[in-house]
Amino acid sequence: MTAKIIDGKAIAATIRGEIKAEVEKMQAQYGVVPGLATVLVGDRKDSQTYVRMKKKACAEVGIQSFGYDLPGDISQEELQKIVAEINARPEVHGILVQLPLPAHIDEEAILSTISLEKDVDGFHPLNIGRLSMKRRDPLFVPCTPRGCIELLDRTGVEIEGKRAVILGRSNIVGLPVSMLLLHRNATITICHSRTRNLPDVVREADILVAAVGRPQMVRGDWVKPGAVVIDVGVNAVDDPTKKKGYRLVGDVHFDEVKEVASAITPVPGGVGPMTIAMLLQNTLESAKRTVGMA
Ligand code: NAP
Ligand code: L37
Repeated sequence: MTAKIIDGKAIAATIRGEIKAEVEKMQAQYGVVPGLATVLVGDRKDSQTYVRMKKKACAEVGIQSFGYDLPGDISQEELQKIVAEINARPEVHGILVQLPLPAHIDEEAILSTISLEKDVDGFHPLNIGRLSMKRRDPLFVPCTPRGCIELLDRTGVEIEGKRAVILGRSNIVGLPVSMLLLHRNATITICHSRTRNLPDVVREADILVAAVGRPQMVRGDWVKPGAVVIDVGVNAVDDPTKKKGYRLVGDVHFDEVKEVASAITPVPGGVGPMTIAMLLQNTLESAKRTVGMA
């Protein structure tokens, strides 16, 4: 069997189209356009790329973006002060602090400073807490996890009652995506670096979400025939045949696993574009709440 390729790039483009129409409606009815502030600290190349892509996507759908590019040696106090200033700007409906922050910064303190109503990344400790509890709706769901669920929904994959195995337990992907799958009534198993017999555990999955940051770790014989595979990993591996000298691969060995799975996301072109589409969606929803359109 050769798997259906879940085209995240195309699905994300459809979602951006839906968002653009909503933004135009808001502007016509309320004279307001959604605004997103992006906070980038330091000069990590990957973060710079992602923030640039996020700003470009904002422009495409008519969301205003406000870029804050800050030096890597900024102090905790200064960064907190800037976030507080952004909180107070009425034209900003969402604040994205691109992670990871430099090691000397207390990440939780920064994320806690973001106003709950503007926490479009969903990383405020209170939003994470609500996400983890039954029937306590968070104001925002983190973008990458929400993108994974959206891909499953828009592909017509049933979640309820399925065995979902999540590889990774990070705050930004593994843990929140596990909570979302649990709320959708999957039976979940969360794996990490101390999990024993990993291939055997992975083989139980009807739905596999891989978010470990290990290039092509999941092999074809780890996957149950017919499973649905969502590959969150974005890893650069050396490739002298490419102009840039590298190429991007997922945490899943795509060529092997596509012969076993029933559906699989590619890297690039899978979860990545959805992460950005969900950020736009969260920003739109925040602006809708502000004007009373939600
Ligand atoms: P992370 O914070 O480094 O977490 C990795 C997780 O994987 C940890 O829970 C770790 O276990 C586990 N792990 C690492 N090696 C393992 C192994 N050999 N066996 C089993 N588990 C292992 O990474 P992250 O931020 O979640 O990101 C994961 C991947 O997703 C990266 O490739 C990243 O670039 C990508 N990503 C993509 C998007 C997107 O939009 N597509 C967004 C965010 C991240 P321990 O907890 O035991 O250490
Ligand atoms: N919301 N996302 C949010 N907040 C953060 O703090 N770190 C972080 C975060 N992560 C993030 O933005 N990741 C991410 C990863 C991949 C893409 C976008 C965002 C993406 O679009 N990837 C493309 C390939 C991009 C490239 O060519 O470099 C893809 O198709 O996978």
